[in-house]
Amino acid sequence: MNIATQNQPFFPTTLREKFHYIKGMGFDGFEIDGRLLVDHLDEVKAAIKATGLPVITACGGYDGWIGDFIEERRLNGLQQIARILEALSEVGGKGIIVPAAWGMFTFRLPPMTSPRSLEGDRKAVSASLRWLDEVAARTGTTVYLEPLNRYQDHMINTLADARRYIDENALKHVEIIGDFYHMNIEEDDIAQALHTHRDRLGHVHIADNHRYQPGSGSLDFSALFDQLRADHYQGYVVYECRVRADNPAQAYQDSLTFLREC
Ligand code: LER
Ligand code: MN
Repeated sequence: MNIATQNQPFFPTTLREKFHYIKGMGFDGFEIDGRLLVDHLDEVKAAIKATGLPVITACGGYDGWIGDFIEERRLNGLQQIARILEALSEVGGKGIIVPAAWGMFTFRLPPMTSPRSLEGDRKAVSASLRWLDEVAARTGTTVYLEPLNRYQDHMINTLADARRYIDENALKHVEIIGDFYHMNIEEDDIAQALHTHRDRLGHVHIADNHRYQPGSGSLDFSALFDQLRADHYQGYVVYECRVRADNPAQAYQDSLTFLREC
């Protein structure tokens, strides 16, 4: 399995040292913050060259969601995502992870009434994805659409929700990213959902059931990795988790060792 990681607070801060450290831990790639990539493009290129560690994808680092309630912010987000996709194409990255929105609204907490209709949500997210589909085509990249759990977003919660956007809009450069943490909350059966949507699944985020490091909770990573392998999944699985341990660096390393045996 190709295993990559996002940044962690205990990683070194300079880019060159960060890339060395991640490579030294045994990861196959880095999922970078979009703003860090755009603002330090030359430095990122130099770090890739010096270490051989590839930048796989970008996540975050833009202002305004593709499903933002505020149109000005939605359009601003699109411009910034386009810039990140251009930068990714310069470093050989595959694409960017985008949820419909993160932390903007949830039906599960007060006020529980959305300022926009569900139809309005669909129009906004579809318009954004159709626009980004063209940017992705032009830059040779992919937009990975991420379902989040119901407490973080109200628009796309399951892999099936994401698939509907892709199919209904006939998007050619948008794929699904499955995040085990969100899937554990929203899907009836994580392995079954991975299997059902295997033809659209391009990326995976991993954490254990409580969003701490893989291996520290109750998810069955062996079974889930077996499912991905059985479905000939060719993408990356990327650590997106907090670390709960007295020695976070050692716990992270132990977690990766554990996953390599799954
Ligand atoms: C947020 O919970 C998350 O999973 C990120 O990947 C947002 O894109
Ligand atoms: Mn995620």
